[in-house]
Amino acid sequence: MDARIEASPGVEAGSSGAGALDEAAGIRARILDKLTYSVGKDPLAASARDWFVATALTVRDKMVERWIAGVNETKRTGRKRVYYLSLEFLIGRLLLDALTNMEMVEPTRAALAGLGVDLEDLRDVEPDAALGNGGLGRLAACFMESMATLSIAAYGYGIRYDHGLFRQRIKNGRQQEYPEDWLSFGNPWEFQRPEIYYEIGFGGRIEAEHRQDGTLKHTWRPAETVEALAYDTPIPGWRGRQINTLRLWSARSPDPLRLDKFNSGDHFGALMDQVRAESISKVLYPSDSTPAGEELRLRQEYFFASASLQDLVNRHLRQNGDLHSLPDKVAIQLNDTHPAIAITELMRILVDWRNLGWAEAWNITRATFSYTNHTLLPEALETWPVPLMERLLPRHMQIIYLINAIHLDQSSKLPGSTGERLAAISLIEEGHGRRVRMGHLAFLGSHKINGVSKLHTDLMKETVFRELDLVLPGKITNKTNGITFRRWLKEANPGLTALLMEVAGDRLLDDPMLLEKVAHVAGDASFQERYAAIRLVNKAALAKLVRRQLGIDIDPGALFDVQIKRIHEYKRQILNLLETIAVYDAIRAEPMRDWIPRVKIFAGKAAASYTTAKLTIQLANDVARIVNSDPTVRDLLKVVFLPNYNVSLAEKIIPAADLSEQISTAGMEASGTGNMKFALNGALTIGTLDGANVEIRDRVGAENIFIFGLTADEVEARRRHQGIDGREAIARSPKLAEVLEAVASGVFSPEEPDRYRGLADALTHHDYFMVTADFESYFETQRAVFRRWRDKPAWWRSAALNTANMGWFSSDRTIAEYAQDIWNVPVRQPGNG
Ligand code: 26V
Repeated sequence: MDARIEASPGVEAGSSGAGALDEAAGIRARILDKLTYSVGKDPLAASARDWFVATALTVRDKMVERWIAGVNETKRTGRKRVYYLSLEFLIGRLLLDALTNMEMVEPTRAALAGLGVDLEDLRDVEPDAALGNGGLGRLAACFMESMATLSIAAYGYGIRYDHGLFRQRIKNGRQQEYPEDWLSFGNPWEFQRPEIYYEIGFGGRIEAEHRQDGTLKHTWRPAETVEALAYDTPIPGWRGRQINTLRLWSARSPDPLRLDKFNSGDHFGALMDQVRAESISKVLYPSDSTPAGEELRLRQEYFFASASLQDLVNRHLRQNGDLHSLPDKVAIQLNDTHPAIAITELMRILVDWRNLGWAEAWNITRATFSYTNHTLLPEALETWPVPLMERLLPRHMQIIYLINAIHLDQSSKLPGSTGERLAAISLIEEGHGRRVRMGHLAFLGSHKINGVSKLHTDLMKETVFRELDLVLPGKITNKTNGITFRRWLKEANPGLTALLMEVAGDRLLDDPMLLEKVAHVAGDASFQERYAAIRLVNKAALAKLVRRQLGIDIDPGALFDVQIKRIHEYKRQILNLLETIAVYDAIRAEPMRDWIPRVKIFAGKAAASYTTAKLTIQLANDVARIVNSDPTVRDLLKVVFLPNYNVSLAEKIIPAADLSEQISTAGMEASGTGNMKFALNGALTIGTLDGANVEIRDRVGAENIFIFGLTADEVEARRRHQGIDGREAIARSPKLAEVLEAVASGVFSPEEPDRYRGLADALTHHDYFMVTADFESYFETQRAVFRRWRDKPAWWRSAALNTANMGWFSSDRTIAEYAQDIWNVPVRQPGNG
């Protein structure tokens, strides 16, 4: 790589010349200090993990001063704070992230090299903080980084799960789940705050007494109390000017040991309370498709919402004395409905604790909260059985009833009000048992509700929130998702970043719209050559990983066609597999045609209880086994399923991808963010007009993306008029018929021929996700991809134009929009003063 870029002071302050040597020497001394006095190890005896901890503590020290200064500054100026409430933060590793944003990568690399340690080895020993399922949790992590980058005084609130998302292993082609244990060697990034804890109540009864003014004062007497204990992790923004706090709550029992029981010989009974309390923060719920509907999940939601609200209300009261000014000083963003119970918790605090009148309290609440919706899938929308709510959170249930009564009363007076409409907008869903609609509660309790892509927001207005939008118009707004370029460009793909900076300048990560300059050189042969060379290096690295993990050889010269994401029917990994099989059949039929060597790469986890998703994983592995061992195929087609997909694996796969699969049934993927990561790194997208794919097409140009299939409107119309039977589509496609027959008859599962018969039957008769309807279009579009691949200048021009036009998808842009339109807080761009 170009030395001029590496040494450029704008990229990394002080990384050139004598200053850099001094800096490296200083860091080296501090790392040795940490290794000796904090880790307690001798350099000769130190493992990679020991060096990692020593290095992490060194960069953490660097952050602490500015962190504290920032907190004090916020206090002093009294500026508005943003609280991002999320049950998930899918952070991944932090070492390179912290070093990058503190502009310490190169001096630290040099310092470690002087100690005989390779920074790259240290990166790999850090466990992923996998406190999230997928897109929603990763978005929260990108947002935390961008909020710090834009100098917003933001706090993330969540749960410090002992165990994050399960570890996936593939055994005989099938997924097996194992507990994940990210804390087993300690966590050098966090600070426990023993003095910061709150009591969280559950169950019990309500006492009501008359106040002097005649109103009723309610006091909740919980039957059970759990403590929420704070752990803080510093989150540095780009260039480290602002460092924010991610505060995660851990559950514990107020009295860990019942000594009376212990002394009477009941040694296990003595620990019961502790086990029950601690179970709340024991493990992340591993489903992102169907709400578990279990008591433990509701306990998690309330536990974290209550702790966070108590904490932020305390902070506000310390500084401002009363809660009337809350909306001027505080914005609370609800990441999906998971924390929506916080709305009733704030009402309880205002009305029951602080004695505010109902109407006043409600105005404060609505002005403070806003809510982001991340899915329209009916099965993923949270509702809670009324009896469960009544038992676990009796006072909150009362508050919900009162909010609902007032809301229905006001709505019934509007013109056009019907019983049907009132039923649709009620907080209580009647039918199979009465349930509380958390999406509706979040809608009512917020001043703004946002979707995460333009299409998704439009659909919100047409479907789930149609009637509420009629009754309370103007609340719904769009905030198209984004990704942080520090992690997904600079850290994941340093080679490409250096090349792009040559063209767009050193301030690229301060102002991602500078990427547009790359468009001017997209057609240059010399630029394309370097762009392609960087990709090839990334692909060779991935090939090495595949070889190591799976023992499969893949050719870095082949087209890497990648689908990595949670396994879901609506994401249609099956469609991808059917096309893979169709090409496999075609290669065997005409082995001597000029096929394009291609590697199909899959990765992703299935919820443990999601049978069809797990069967999809098994099919991918079965197809891989058959295809990879078929001698007629030679190296023309390879299929790999990489186990245990997580953030760190994504960072390795995405920079090596040529083709990005974003093939959900139109109307079902709220946004997608993987689609943005791939396009930024120059993979071309094959995708439907779904989620943010639509906006990616608008920006990169229709010639530089491969769009296929039914649109959201067409899917809807087809389901309504033709139904979901796949037979007609299958009859019109002999290829598809042949592929389905092969799957159904056990070509890929000879040891159990009927393994996939049910799957093939379901596609034939109940194809809700339109796999059969979209197959031909998808297959033909894949051939268009092949044609572009043959025309290398055209391919690399498209790739470069993808990168060039992705600046808008920076999460800095997304967060600036939230700040302006929803939170009403100013932002400061990182490059400016
Ligand atoms: C739902 C549930 C249900 C209860 C059990 C645990 C659990 C965990 C997560 C979810 C949320 C599913 C919604 C979700 O992840 N949506 C994704 O959000 C991304 C960020 O906005 C977006 O890019 C994806 O398109 C969308 O599927």
